[in-house]
Amino acid sequence: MIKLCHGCGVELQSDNEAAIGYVKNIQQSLCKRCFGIKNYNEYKTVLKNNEEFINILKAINKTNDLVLLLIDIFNLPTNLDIIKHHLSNDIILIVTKYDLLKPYLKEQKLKNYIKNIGLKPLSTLIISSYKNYNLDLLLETINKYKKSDNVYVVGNTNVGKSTLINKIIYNYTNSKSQITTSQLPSTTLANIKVAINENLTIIDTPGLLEENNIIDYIDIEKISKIIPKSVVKPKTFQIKIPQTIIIEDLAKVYFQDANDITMYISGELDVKRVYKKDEVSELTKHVIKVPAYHDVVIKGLGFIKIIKATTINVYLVGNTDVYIRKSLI
Ligand SMILES: Nc1nc2c(ncn2[C@@H]2O[C@H](COP(=O)(O)OP(=O)(O)OP(=O)(O)O)[C@@H](O)[C@H]2O)c(=O)[nH]1
Ligand SMILES: [Mg+2]
Repeated sequence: MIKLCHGCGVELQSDNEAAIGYVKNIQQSLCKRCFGIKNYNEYKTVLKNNEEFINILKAINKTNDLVLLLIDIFNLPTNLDIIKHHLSNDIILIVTKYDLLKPYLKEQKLKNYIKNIGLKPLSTLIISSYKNYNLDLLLETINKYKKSDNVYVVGNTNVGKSTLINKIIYNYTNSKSQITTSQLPSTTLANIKVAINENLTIIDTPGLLEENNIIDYIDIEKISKIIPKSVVKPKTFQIKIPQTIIIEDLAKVYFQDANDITMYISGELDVKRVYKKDEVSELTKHVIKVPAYHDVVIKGLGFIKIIKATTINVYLVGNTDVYIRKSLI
């Protein structure tokens, strides 16, 4: 009989220690990789490709099951083209990790902000799994709209799908079982079915990999530092003369004229400013034209709200993406 890892969903095997799903003893329920992540914070990268993700979407699309589509508050607006293309199921849209920006951003404002995302969800919810925020409402909403016993949880890697399901298991069942979660991409490797009650089975899925996220270009210790764990305190700067803002060895932003800016990045990162133009060869230069009241988003790192229209030079590690959007806050 095939046994699946309770942590990441892959088939367990005891033949090849270097391959995924390895267990010494086939009676164990957690593979070696999940055991390492859970007990020692040891993460082993597994290369995934998005074809697998698309095949999972196609399989979900053949059912009439409800889908919870999760997007990360720190990564708005998320590109949902692949999901929109392959999925026609009923959707509840869920913005995760609200705890990070809750003091500065009203729920209704956030809902309005994501209205034009190009989906017609049955309902939109803003949640925090860490703070148990709106999880009762989520369960009510699932029960209201589900057409069958199965409900899928879908979204990009790292949006917090498994963390949410763990909270649902903890809050609404007697089970002690927990899915493996981590700060790194591709933690969940295959679908994981979790029975919540007789009429509800929630199915976790592996996340869609995102390209050009800053975490692709930095080491594990740095990743731990850049991922905010609690509310992100804004850092405001008045720029009076040409200045460069430096975020460790990850990013530099050069302003050539006066402006007011507010940065929303992890509080564990050192930020300093220097009163000169700082040309850097090892980082990649981007020249960004910013309209008034827009955010400059550095994918995976955070965002900078800029008040006055300007053109800035942004220098970033690797091929990290940078883009502008209307101010979120
Ligand atoms: N601040 C905050 N962080 C969260 C929350 N939920 C999840 N996270 C963090 O987000 C990261 C990713 O969480 P996972 O649950 O593993 O994400 P996932 O969507 O299952 O990722 P994959 O399995 O790789 O697709 C972890 O570092 C979590 O601790 C939340 O409510 N608030
Ligand atoms: Mg997961």
